[in-house]
Order: sequence, then C-alpha cells, then structure tokens
Amino acid sequence: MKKQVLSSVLCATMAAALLAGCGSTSTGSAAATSAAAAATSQAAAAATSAAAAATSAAAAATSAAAAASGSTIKVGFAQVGHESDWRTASTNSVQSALSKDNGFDLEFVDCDNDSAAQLQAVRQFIQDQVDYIVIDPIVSTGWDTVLGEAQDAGIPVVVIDRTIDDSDKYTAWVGSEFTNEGLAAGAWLKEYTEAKGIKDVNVLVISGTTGSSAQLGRSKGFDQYVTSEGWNKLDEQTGDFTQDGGQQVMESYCKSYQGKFNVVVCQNDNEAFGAEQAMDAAGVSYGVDGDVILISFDACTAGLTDVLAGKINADFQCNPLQGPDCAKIIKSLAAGQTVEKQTFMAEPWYVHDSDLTSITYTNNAGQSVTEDLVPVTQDIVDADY
Ligand code: GYE
Repeated sequence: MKKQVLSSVLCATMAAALLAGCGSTSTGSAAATSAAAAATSQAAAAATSAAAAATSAAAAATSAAAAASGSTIKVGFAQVGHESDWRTASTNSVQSALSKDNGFDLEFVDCDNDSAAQLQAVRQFIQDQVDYIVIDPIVSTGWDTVLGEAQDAGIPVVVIDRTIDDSDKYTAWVGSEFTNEGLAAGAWLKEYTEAKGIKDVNVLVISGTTGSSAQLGRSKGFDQYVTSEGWNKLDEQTGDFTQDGGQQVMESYCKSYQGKFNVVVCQNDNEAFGAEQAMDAAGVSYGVDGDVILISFDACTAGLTDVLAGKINADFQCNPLQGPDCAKIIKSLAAGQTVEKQTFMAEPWYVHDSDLTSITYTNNAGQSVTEDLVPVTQDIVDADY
C-alpha cells in the first residue's frame, strides 16, 4: 500500500504541473492520434513546460473574461470513482480546468464505480438545471434514456474518457482509442517475444471494470494478437482497475497456473502494482530480468517508475488530462460555436529496453501506423502525471 500513498501524492503534484501538457487532436481520426502520439512522445518534456506556461496565460485570460462578463457556467460532473492513480489525475484535471477562476461553478459527484449512482447523479444535475453535464461513463451501455432526458431539458452533455456506445444523444466526447491501446500491447509483445526468441507465449490477463469501454477496447485489441499469433491465453479475470483487485486475481492465478505462464497483462497500473505484490509473495520473478513479462496501461508516475526499474516491461499510456479540452468544448458551446464530436488524446508507448525503437502496426481504423517506443528516463517519470 506504500505505493498507493506515494502515487496519489505524486499525481496531485504532477497533475497540476501538467494540466495541459498533453496533446490532443480533434480530427476524429484514430490514425492521426497515433501519429500525434509519436510526435508528442519525442518532445514530451519540452512541450510540457511550454504548454503549462501557455495554459496559465490562457487561464488568466479566461478568468478575466469570465469576471468581466460576470457569467458563470454551471456544470455537473459525474465521475467514475477514485479507483486508480489515473482517476485521481482525471479528477484533478477537470476540477482545475472547470474552476471558479475559469468561470465555472462545478458540481462534482464521485460515483464510486456504481452505475446506478451515476445515472442518479445525472438525473440530479437535470433537476438542478445545470448548464452542462459532463459524464465519464462507468460502463458503455444503458445511457439512451437518461441522455434523452438531458436533451429534453436542453442540457448539452459532454462525455470524457470512456465512451457511451448505445446512444448518440451527447454533444461531444474527449478521450482515448482503447482498442488501439490493446493492439499496441499485442504489437509490442509480438516484436518483443520474437526478438527474445520466446516461442511459447502463455498469457494471463487481469482486465479492468467489466463492460467499461476501457476494458472492452483493451481486451478486443489485445485478443486480435492472441488469435493471429496463436498465443495461449490461459485466463482473463477482472481486477476492477484497483490495486487490491489486481493482487487478489494474481494470487489466485499464481496458485492455479503455477509455472505455466510467462506473460501477465494488467489493464491498468494499479492492477499491475497488485500483481507485483502477489508475484513477490509467490516467489515469481517478473519484468526485464524475470521469468514473466509484465505489461500495463495508463503510464502514471508510479507505473513509469516501475518501467524505469525494469519491473514493468512496457506501459501503454492512457492520458487522463482531459480537463482543458473539456473546458474548451464547454466554452465554445457557451459561445454558440460548433465543436468536434470526438477529440482523441495523444498517447506514447513506454518501454524499459531500448533495443526496439519503433513498431509498425495496423490500428483499429485499419491504417498502418509506426509508433516510437519511448525508453523511460527519470526526466520522463518526473514530467509524468
Ligand atoms: O485506465 C484506469 C481507470 O477509464 C481509461 O479507468 C480509464 C481507466 C484507466 O480506473 O486506471
């Protein structure tokens, strides 16, 4: 649990520093995202401070404009919960961007990973007659009725991070291409095992919250490689995106599959920390010098610290700093402008080894894309969220 405490402190600090240090692209094209991600990864550290400076200037201007007009935009935000370092960074990002100083009156609800509570929160926002509703949907379905209610009340909905897959009744979405993240893990594992001469690939997956678009996409993308490469996927059970969940699933895997696995894929960093604890206790070695290849997603500060230490072999970033884009979308709507329906975050691929420098893979849009593999350095860890 030491790691949980350390990482939330780091997240709070870094999220403030990195508020807008992440690229995003509103082309609506996943291919453009990957290209942008590659470019972003090259210049991440330098771009961060420039972007942070630009953000404070922009924030000051926005705040002055809001003060001058005297108008405040009332926003209700139904957040997933507080299950991971990623989530902490996401909450900090939205709260900082939709602050009073920036002209917002934010009603924040932590839904504690409870879908019924999240629907209830949205209905409460409608009753409270907020100007805009922001939702990070815990699961991807079950939304059409409540979004219809918001539409009837004339309240635009902005979706961030996870997607809503069974309704189109929202105005805009900003987040990640989760299937590409899963494909990334598969593409990297293929190249890595080939380079190391590992022929038998026996995989255990610890998945995220079942039915969340992050889980669905990462599983779908990775499974394409399981099938095409003929890997042996021994099991996939949910750790609910938490450290405790990851630890429990891994404890049971270590008993059931003792000596039979050489790859563990955790669908977020917190699950990976839990899996590490379970493997430590069971005497299983992992990481660059171990018997088990450990793959993770998110690439938060504590995750990249483990990549640098060689405990996690590869970590595929999912960028939580969506607050500035969310604020920009709402300000544009408030000014009567049209906005892009989809905005994709740029997301580098991080590794410990520097032998492989890039990978060409076919993304979810069917496009061939070359991604840089970024070897983690202390500077990258220090600039992370
Ligand atoms: O990967 C995980 C968090 O929705 C992308 O949720 C997000 C996921 C993220 O709990 O750490």
